Amino acid sequence: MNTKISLIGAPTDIGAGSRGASMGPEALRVANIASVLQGHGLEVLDKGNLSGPSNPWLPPVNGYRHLAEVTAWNHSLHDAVYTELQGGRLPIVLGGDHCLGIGSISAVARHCRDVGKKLRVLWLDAHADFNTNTLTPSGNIHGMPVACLCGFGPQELIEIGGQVPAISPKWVRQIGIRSVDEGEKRFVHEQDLEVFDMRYIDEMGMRAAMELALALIDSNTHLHVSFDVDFLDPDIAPGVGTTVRGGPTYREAQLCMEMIADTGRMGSLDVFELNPALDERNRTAEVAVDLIESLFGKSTLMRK
Ligand code: NNH
Ligand code: MN
Ligand code: MN
Ligand code: MN
Repeated sequence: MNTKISLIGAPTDIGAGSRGASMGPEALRVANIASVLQGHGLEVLDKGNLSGPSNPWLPPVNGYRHLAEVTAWNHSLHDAVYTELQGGRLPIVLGGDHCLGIGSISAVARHCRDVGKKLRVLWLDAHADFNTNTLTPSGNIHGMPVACLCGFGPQELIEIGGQVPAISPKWVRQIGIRSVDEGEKRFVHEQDLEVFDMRYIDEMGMRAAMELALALIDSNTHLHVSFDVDFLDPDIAPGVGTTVRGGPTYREAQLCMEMIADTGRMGSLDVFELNPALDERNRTAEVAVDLIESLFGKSTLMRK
């Protein structure tokens, strides 16, 4: 795995339904993300925070809230992530809400085209984030990034990485899903997204889910992990805007991260939707950092 890490803060809640994810980057720094990773022998460069438009908190227009502002933030994130990948580094995006997955993953997809790598996207989330402006119940663009990346969305968001669509639904594996809107559900089936929902994890276990989600990854695969903190059960992660009960426990989440680490193929990571305004003494940020540590091989020693 690449040991040169770049932290990129994207302090905005522009695509979310509640305010506060804009404070996520600082909460992750306060939870010592940099020194924890340095403790594993990784070189960590904190690139600081991006800047962008403030949140005007307006109602949706044509089914989108804050489309212009979401576009500006995603352009700036795309450029930052792409620069780090070109420099041979592993970007960790500190969000920010999940609308930023558009900029981050479109940059990763572009990089994969440059270097001729296959891309696999692991989407760890309670939600499928596969809404469009006609399907969305809220207009919040953090419910739309997977659809936008697959080419279903407004021109300005689907073309950020240069090529439309940025990715194919075939490259995506979703884990932990337990809240999908009615129309969104139909669209997920129509596009044949591979979803390991909580029912699957209940019946088959996290190990079986992850074995399938990580199947066929080889030395020429770039693995991108998009970690929406609401993936986790609210008992261990209350600090998110949209809690959904019945998520992975601490141990299930650890196993998920450990199995990703074992592939040695993770080339980029997003940490989105952490909302310190809804947290309790930063404990959700601490759990997130703990799990990120496992993504970088926290428990590897014990298995050698
Ligand atoms: N599906 C809902 C919507 O589109 C909620 C999305 N919220 C998320 N997604 N946190 O991960 O409005
Ligand atoms: Mn641009
Ligand atoms: Mn999400
Ligand atoms: Mn979510």
